[in-house]
Amino acid sequence: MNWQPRPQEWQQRYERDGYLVVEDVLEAPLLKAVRDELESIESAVRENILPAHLRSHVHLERDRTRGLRAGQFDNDAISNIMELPIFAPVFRDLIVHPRVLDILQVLFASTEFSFHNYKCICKMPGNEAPFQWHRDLPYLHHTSPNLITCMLCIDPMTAENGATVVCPGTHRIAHEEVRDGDTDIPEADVPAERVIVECPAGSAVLFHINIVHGGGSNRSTAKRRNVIGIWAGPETYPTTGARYAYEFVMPRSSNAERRKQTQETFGKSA
Ligand SMILES: O=C(O)CCC(=O)C(=O)O
Repeated sequence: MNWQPRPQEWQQRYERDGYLVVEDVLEAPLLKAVRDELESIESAVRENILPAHLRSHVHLERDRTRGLRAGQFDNDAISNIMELPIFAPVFRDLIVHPRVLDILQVLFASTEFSFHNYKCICKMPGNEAPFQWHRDLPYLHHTSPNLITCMLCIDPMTAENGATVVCPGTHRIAHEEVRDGDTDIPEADVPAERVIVECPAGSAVLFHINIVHGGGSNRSTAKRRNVIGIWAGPETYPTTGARYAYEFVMPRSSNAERRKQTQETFGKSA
C-alpha cells in the first residue's frame, strides 16, 4: 500500500480538470470486506430473501434501461444499490474513512463539508446499456454547485469493463447555465476531449458535480462496481424533500456538537 497525500497536487488537478484520481485509498482487507458484502446482497436478491426495506433500494439493469435511448435490455443483474450505508456496517463506515475525508477536506478547502449519500453502481458483465452523458447537479437539487462526487472503485476500471469517461474542463459552467436536461446530453453536444478513467481497485475518483461524464457498458467477463458518494460543501443544502440515511453528518467538522454526533454515530470507526 503506497499512500502518499499530495494536497497541493490534488487541489491543482481538481481545479484544472474538474476531476482527480487518487490511487491506494481503500486498503486491500477493506476492499475484500466490501466485495464480500456486495456478493451477499447479490445472492440474497437472487434467492429473493433480502428484507423488503432493503430490497426496495436495489435496482436491476432492466429498471435502469427502461426509457433510455439505448432501449430495453432483458437483464436481471443488479445495476444500482441506493442507501448503501444501511445494508452493512462496512458500507456505513466508508463515510468516515480517513483517506477519503483527507481528500475531501483538501478539495473543499474546509472541514465543514457534509455527507449526502452513498450508492453502488454495478456494471455487471452483460449489462449492455451505456451511461448517457450527463452532469450530476440537475439530479441533486442543492442551493449551490459546491458538491463533489467521490467514486470508490471496488474493482479496477478499464476501457473494456465500462470505466467512467469524463470531459475535462466542463465543470467550469455558471450555476444558472446548468439545465435540467443536462441529465441526458446528446452526443453532438459533448466535447471531443474525453478521458477514459482507468485505475486500479481501491482508487478514489473525485469529480466536480458539473463535469460532463458518462460511461460505456461492461464488455468484460468481470464485475465493475463503484461505491459513489455525494458530498456537500459548507452551507450547501438540498432543495427537495428527499433525505438519505446519515445525510448531513459532518465527520471533519470543528463544531463540538458535530464531533459528538460523529463519535456517537460511528463509534470506534470515527
Ligand atoms: O459508474 C459509472 O461509470 C458512471 C456512474 C455515473 O455517471 C453516475 O452515477 O452519475
